[in-house]
Amino acid sequence: MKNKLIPWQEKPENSKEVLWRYSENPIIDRYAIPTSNSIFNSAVVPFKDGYAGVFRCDNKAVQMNIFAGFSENGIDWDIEHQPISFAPGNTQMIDSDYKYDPRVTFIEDRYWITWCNGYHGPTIGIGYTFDFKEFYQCENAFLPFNRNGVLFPKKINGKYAMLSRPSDNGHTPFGDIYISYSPDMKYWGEHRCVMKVAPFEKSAWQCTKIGAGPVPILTNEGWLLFYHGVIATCNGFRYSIGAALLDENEPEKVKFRSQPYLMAPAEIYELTGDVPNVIFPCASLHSMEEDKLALYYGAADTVTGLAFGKISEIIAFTKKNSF
Ligand code: BMA
Repeated sequence: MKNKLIPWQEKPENSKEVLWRYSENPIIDRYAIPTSNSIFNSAVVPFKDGYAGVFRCDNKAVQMNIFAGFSENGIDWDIEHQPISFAPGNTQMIDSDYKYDPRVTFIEDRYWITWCNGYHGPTIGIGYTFDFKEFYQCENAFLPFNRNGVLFPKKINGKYAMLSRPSDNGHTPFGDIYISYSPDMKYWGEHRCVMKVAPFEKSAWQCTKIGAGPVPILTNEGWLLFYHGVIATCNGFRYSIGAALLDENEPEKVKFRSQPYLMAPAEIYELTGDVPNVIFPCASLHSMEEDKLALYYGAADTVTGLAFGKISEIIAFTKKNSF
């Protein structure tokens, strides 16, 4: 990103965390648009002089859909009141029973959006836009069931690359991260396993399922990937945030992976809500020159929060605490 100030707040003096929360969290209230029951697990990107985003707004019938939004500072958001309407992109088949958990990234000439698309159960939907006004939907990437489809922000060895997490049609009690490649954003193959859940006795917060979070960031230590890790407790799933470093040219190779989490549900808006004990990152903004990162995450499947970190500290933490 060039010459644009990303949202930022210095680390509190008494904090030893590598990721610290914005003091004014949550930044997006559950009722921020007239129809919404909850606004969370959403994605933002730099756009023109400010930022644009694709937001998961579940309505009061608890139907899941995605909405465009705009912001000057990345913190205060105007979210449209109508969901995104897609025209046919590389196919006429744009069926969609629901849309949720979007990610957005700019590749070459356009903004690509991936989301969890309802097509006989969840799978990975793909779309694109040039201007966040007109949107085009492409073929689903995979067969159902799949979730957490996350594109890399550039081609790798001449192909588009996407992380995903094959799943079931319910609240999947398993889940590992895979990578797939495509020459054209339509046909996906060369599926490889990237990362599996951790053994319970080694790192229990990520022992039930894991899934890619925001679009990976290219650093001088490889791709920095934030991911969510889940433990099944006696009261249900608990979602925390970890980090991994993947090889730049062969991202199926994991170089480092954090044994402790970087952030876990702890604040009241993360511990209570429609689904307690969930923090779920879907986007980040960063400035390499300033060594700053702003991480956007859904809190308790209800509201949207923001956390900050220094990229160098996150990398050092991940390398030092790898397993
Ligand atoms: C997953 C998805 C996410 C959600 C999480 C916790 O299966 O539905 O959108 O945040 O469960 O409920």
